[in-house]
Amino acid sequence: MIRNLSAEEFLKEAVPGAKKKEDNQQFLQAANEIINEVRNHGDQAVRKYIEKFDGEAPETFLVTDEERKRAWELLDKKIITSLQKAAENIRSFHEKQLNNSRMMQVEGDIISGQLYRPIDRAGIYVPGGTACYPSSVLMNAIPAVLAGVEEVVMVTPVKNGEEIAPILAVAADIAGVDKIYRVGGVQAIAALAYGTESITAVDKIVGPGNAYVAAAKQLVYGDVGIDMIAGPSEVAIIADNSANPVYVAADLIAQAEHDTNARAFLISTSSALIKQVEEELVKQCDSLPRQSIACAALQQKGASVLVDSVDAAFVIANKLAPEHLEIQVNDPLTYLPKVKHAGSIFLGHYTPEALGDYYAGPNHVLPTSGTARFSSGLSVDDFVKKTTFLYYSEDALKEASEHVINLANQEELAGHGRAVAKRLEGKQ
Ligand code: HSO
Ligand code: ZN
Repeated sequence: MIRNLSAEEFLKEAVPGAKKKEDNQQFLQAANEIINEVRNHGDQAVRKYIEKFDGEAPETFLVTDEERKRAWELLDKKIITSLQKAAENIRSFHEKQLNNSRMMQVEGDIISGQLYRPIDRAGIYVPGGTACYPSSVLMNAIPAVLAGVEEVVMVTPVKNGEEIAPILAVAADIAGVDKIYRVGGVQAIAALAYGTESITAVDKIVGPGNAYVAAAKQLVYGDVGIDMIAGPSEVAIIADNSANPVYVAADLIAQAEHDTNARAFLISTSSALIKQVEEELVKQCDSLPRQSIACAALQQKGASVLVDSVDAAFVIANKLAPEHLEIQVNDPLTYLPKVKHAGSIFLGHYTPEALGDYYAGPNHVLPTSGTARFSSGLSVDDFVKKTTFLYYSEDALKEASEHVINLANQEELAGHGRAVAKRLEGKQ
């Protein structure tokens, strides 16, 4: 079901840079037009595009308190408990990411330091349709709330002006989302970036979306912040002969069922394991509700690679810089130092990625397509800015003056030198 590739073949196909970036001109062009319309005509344009893409537009975009309350009554109590438990874990993990403002250097009468300040307003995009994930509401909103963002708003599309899915409303409540708007697509990104009569602009937009939403985020970046442009989800599993083929196959399938472009890779020291996993994939796919998606992904994008040592497996994994890296070997913690680049790591035989996708605490919004080489998963840092500060006394400035003036002169910026010299004129 998955192809067995040599290390060279695998790296050529799967590693970033080996392939050309997907051409998204068509999406950028379409998104640009909608963004301009929303900038110029506000709510009226938002309404127009909702009617074009999602049927009837809702009377008001804002989800009322009554609708949010009703969602709690409509949702199964067991699901509410699961959401609450997951939220607790996510909250307690992300709480530990918080940093304090600090004095970094206090030397005589020189003080420097760094302030941590949250952004004022964050917007979370939540897709509709089959990729509507309440878990993503928790993963995006909880770090924002913890960071101290004043207002967290969420946008999500609905069909024909209907109410939003109760599970999304409840997840939003649990996570601490202040406002929910029933708007999706490019028009929602434009409204969040530039504001309309009924939607106040935000400072940063996070959350996944389709190719049009991704293009829109790319276009508004600079006017507002964005989290990342996410590619298809991916997992690489490093497994030795201690791994259980049933578990390995189950995790590859969990990845593959996301979408037909999802990438599921097995890097193993054991040819017997690769063979058993292959058999398991066929068996387990058989009863999978999203069989056709998973099969397509496994066949087209999936791959296994046989390596002659666990060290060699890590060399490949580091070149891949996968969104998720599973290490299904005995004593997995001892291998942690070998990981250079990965979005999130799942250690041992009993830590499936699914545990992290929903529940355990670390964020599931992670860098894809090799971008873990230079970026990180979503965290409270995404909602915080660092502002440095500095204090010098007159004496301290006197001490530094010669060097500042020397450097200013070298750059032929005499005004800079004078800004120092003027303060010291006539002083010993
Ligand atoms: N694996 C996805 C997250 C997710 N899985 C949401 C299930 N629901 C990207 O990390
Ligand atoms: Zn997942």
